[in-house]
Amino acid sequence: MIQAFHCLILLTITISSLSQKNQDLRLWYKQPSGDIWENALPIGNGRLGAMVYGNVEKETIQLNEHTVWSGSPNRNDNPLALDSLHIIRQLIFDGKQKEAENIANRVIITKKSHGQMFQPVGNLQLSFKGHENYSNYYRELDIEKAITKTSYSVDGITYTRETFAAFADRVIIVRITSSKPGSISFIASFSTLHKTPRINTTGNDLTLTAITSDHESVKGMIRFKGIVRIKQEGGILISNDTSLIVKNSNTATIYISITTNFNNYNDISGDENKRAINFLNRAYARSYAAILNSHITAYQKYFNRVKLDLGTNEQAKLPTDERLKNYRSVFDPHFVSLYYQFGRYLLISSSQPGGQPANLQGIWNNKMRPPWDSKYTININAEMNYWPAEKTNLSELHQPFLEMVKDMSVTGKQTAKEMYNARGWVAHHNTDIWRATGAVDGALWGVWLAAGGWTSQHLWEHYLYSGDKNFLASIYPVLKGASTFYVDFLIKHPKNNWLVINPDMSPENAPKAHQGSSLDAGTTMTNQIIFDIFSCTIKAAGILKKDIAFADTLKQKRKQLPPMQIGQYGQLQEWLEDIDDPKDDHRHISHLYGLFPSNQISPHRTPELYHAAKITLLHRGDVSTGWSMGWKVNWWARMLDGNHAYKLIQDQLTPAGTNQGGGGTYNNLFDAHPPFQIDGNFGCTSGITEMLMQSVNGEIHLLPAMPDLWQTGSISGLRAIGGFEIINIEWKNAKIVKAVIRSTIGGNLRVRVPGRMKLNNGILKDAVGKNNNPFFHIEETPSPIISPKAAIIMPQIKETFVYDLPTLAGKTYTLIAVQQ
Ligand code: FUC
Repeated sequence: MIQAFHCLILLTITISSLSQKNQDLRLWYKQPSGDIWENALPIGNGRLGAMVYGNVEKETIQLNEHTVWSGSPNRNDNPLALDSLHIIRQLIFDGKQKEAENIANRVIITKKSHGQMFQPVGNLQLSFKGHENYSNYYRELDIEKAITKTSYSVDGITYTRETFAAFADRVIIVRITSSKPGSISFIASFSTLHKTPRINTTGNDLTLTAITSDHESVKGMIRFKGIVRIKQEGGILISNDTSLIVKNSNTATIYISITTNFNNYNDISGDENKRAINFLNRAYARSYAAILNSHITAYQKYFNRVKLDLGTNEQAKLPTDERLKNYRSVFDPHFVSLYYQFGRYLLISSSQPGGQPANLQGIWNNKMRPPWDSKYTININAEMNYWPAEKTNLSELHQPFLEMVKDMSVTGKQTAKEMYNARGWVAHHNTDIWRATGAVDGALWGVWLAAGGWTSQHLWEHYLYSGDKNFLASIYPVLKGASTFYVDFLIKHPKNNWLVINPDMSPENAPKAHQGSSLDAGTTMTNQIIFDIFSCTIKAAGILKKDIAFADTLKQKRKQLPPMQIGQYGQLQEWLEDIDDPKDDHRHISHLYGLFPSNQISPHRTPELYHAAKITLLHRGDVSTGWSMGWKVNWWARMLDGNHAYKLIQDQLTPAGTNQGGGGTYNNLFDAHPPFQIDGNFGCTSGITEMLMQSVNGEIHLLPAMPDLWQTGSISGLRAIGGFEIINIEWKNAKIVKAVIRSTIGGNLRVRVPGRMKLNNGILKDAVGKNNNPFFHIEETPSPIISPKAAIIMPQIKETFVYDLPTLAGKTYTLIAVQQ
């Protein structure tokens, strides 16, 4: 790794002064997508998604709508679980995991739906006869405006298409212009993979109606309707049975409206026809310019909040696919900024208040049977999608995920009762638009009951960032319900009397010692998750001044959870027994949940565990599936090792299919698991943020993990817990220069920085004792148990400086470096 790093420095191109062009946030290409979906460019407004191919003579705009899912309201609990629970538990305690797994496959894993599928709507095809021979081809996705553009010339005439998913107007717009009046002629038609669709024209409207698939015995009952209407200037518009024909126009603007009958996971009584025509009529009455303006304003409200400058150089002038090819060997700092902002672009485009959360593919899928159904895997992937939400200042976009957790707290109540005779609510490792909370796939993956505990913490996180007590009061029952389930479900481990979850697993990893079965009791990740959900429920009860007795119960139970353990190789143990294999390179490293996203492992508070986490990370290696590498960027940032985090960004920004069997990135910068999964994009965007700023360890740490290559730069607009906005951090020659922080709710600001700083107009005091700001209160985990065989080396940490600054709501504070 060090060698690779030196190589890179040799190849480094001198950073030129920042020209505007080199800082552009565009993905652009010199060639059309052809028939490769992963070359096409994604647009979306949280309700509608589309992949724009930019093909010339036959353009394809592949369409998605957030609620087009197979099936209909359904549940997938397996009531047989209850009778066999005690047998399964006993077998696991007796070390007979495989036998337990066999039974669990029969009685815990669902006999019904293993989750429904997110399905495509279809394609809008635009065919331009005579455009086969073109020149001057160019296409781009401008992520500062959320618009794609394709342009080319035929016979001396330049044609331009602009496509976007209008945020405010809830339609997709395709605008076609040309350099010569009267030269635009094309045919628009729909195609779809759904069975028995109806495609026809009514007047000058082209419509597509269909119903989603039946799947795993659940009847497909989402009806969707797509309508295309064209406004043209000059020329003529003809409609035949199944297509619209534009001839000799000066401009043409295509309006696409798509809606369904979905109201919520339990109600599909909406009227897709009325909805589709209403949105269309409203948008059609407005001019292209008006729609475009509202679109850009609505998008930039979110996007412009954060700016990242890591420098730029000549590489930034190349097309995106060439930059991707070069990235491992040629220094291209701006490519990281582009990829970072693309992550934010994807979240804004796939997750809007009132809509569905970003699924495994965000809102972009062209397959009737997508990989893993393109649903929600809640043992890591769906949570990862939302890691950037709060800290990259997109808090409102967290809402669809938070709503999904609230929904699961309702559906999961019945699952808890029927399957485990427990109060509260539970979810297993997957859910879908119907908020199914049963166990799916197979016992090796599905017998995991920690999803309620993990997903609920997103609600708590939203509170920590906003300080909004009304919100906390509204979601407290969800936290309480998640904790209540564990109160009822924890049992004493016969060997050591710890309270454990049984059956349990460390997601999807099956240690050799357990005959290849993943089932176990009291795995490290689950213990950490329960510690966290109990801790935040206790705090929430305290803030809301309620449930004193319940909080007491949680405190008692929390004390009896297994502590973390350091095993024979010095590694953080994944299971209660010291059975980790140092050669195991499994993509899930679930027990490092305690390092990130949680903060139970810290270089300052728990140095032994911190070192053990590092050994674990080194054992597991770097290259893996896309999302696994995305998580690793966050972990190495928490390890305060910027160079290693940077190495993982390089691994992730490697063209898909060329990465030693691991994941990487497609030409359109979608993350490759492979196949495409959006979690890796979001995970890496979160990780880059963690390199620059962390709300961690009871403080805000600025520039905690800077790679040597990022000598000079700035980031503005991040958010930290406690309602702080990090208006700007600036660094030069690898030294912090200035930090500007605004307090929105007041309270002590404890800040850790890599160099001495002072306040520009006041005194900056060294921090003493614990941070008295309640948002930064850390619940300490018990001391770890350390194997006598483990060699513990205390970490060497770079010198930092920690200050306390009492703040007032609404005030901004400027810290400047003290010249040494
Ligand atoms: C989990 C992961 C897989 C994949 C799937 C969607 O099961 O282990 O790698 O990402 O989710």
